[in-house]
Amino acid sequence: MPYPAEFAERYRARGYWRGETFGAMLRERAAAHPDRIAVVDPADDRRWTYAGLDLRADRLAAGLVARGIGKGDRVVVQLPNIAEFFEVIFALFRIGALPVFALPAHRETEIRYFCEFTGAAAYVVAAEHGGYDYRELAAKVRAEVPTLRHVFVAGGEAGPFEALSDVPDEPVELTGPEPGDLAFLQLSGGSTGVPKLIPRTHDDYIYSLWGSNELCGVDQDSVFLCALPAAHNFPLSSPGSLGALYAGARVVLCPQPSPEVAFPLIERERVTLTGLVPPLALVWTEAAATTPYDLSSLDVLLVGGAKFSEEAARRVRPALGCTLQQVFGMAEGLVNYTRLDDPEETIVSTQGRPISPDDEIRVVDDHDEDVAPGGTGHLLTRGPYTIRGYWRAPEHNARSFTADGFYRTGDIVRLTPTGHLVVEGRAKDQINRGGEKIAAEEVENHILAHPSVHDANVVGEPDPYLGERTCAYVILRAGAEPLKPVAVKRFVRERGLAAYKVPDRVEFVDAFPQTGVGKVSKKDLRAGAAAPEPRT
Ligand code: OOB
Repeated sequence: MPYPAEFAERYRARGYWRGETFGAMLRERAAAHPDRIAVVDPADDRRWTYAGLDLRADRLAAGLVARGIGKGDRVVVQLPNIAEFFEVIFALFRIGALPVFALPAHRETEIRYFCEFTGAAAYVVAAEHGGYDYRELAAKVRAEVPTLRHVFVAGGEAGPFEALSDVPDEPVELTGPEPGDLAFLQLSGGSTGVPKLIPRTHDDYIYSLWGSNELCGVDQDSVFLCALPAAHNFPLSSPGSLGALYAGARVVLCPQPSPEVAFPLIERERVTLTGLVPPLALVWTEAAATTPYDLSSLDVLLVGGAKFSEEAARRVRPALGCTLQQVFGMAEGLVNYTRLDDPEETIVSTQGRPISPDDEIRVVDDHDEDVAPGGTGHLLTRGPYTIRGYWRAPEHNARSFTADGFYRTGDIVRLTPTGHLVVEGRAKDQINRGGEKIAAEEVENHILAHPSVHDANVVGEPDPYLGERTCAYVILRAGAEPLKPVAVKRFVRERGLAAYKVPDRVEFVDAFPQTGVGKVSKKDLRAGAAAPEPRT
């Protein structure tokens, strides 16, 4: 679903789309300041300069091309926060092959789907991470997906696959992609049975980077700590690692986001900004009170991915001595930020306003009619870095986009007189578990595959730390062996699903509350109206 020509023209004419590609961007930065540090990987104290990263990307691209990876090919990339992540994605950008950004938490079900649906030619994993062996996962997926010709393993023994470190070769001439071409496929949080893939172009994504940099004060002296999983849209682009690289700044990879790991890195690397989901922001503000580490270099803490409560937001500046910047974004495009010079009241009580003057925002009722100014309704958006459709999903697109190209975000918002958005709720059938998105239908389908289960509904319920956690309400088949909640959780996990999707709580009920027309009322389920008495 390309941008209609008249919009593309406008976005170019107004200077949002600069006609750059990621490959060329890195080349320019490397020429401008070859010896500046681009990426720091504390695991083995690797420090790659811009020239170093540029050369690595060229060499890896050459090796990948020699192995038959070409323009437009899809490559599923599932890497933790290690330096190779950037080597791989910039090599793919140079070729014009499309990274498909999987998360380290994904397991067989998700990865198989990404590989199958995209017809991926290759899959890149780390040997091991967080006690999990990705080579075993790769072996299963490779056996099931015929298009998958290569698995490349970063760090550690490659086992039956090829080590990523064996791939690089003498750089070759590449024609590479055009600025308007797709750069990668990002994952949607989703509200349907399987995740949707989000096609982003070089032009549109690069605009979101420099637009973010301007609003977050990122320049070449900034040091960005990548604490969340590097491939997620928030730490990647808001302003994220790619924003930092665009600015010629430094990215410090944080292997995991706990204060024990992150705080020493902030002190040592003089980190100036980072992004966190609300539960982590809570942990950090508490830990900061007693930490022996010097966090004074930190200027900006971005918090987003899920609603940050006003009460928690108020604690950030006193605890961490930095400016809070709320971010309300989505991998589909639109990103809102509170401005660094907004009044404190605005910073703590809103989720910001759009990056671009050409981000079009509509707040509508259930019939797509605009609500009165200041009223609460569904957020629709269209703009210079918001997609016009998911990748290869025409039926879904007809529902998720209006006829004139607005994306239906599924978020319920209200606009303040200053144009700031306040997120009031969600209309999509999704649970936001501390920033990790779970499509209820996807988990329901897995529970329904259990032979003893007659019906299942998954909803979010309030959690003081995560904001929301998942509860699965399950009706057993008549005469079925009674099940324990833990058996349902294990069943879901063993179907090869990311751990964050396993229901936090399972409750057995005899019936679901219904709406007037006899549909299951998730609203009532959420309100705890799962009637009648649970079975023992
Ligand atoms: C970010 O991206 P996704 O694609 O994982 O999730 C998008 C959804 C939004 O539609 C909204 O439902 C929720 O996550 N969300 C927030 C929020 N930020 C995201 N809900 C309330 N308050 C917020 N501040 O989550 C994402 C992408 C780029 C930057 C930041 C977050």
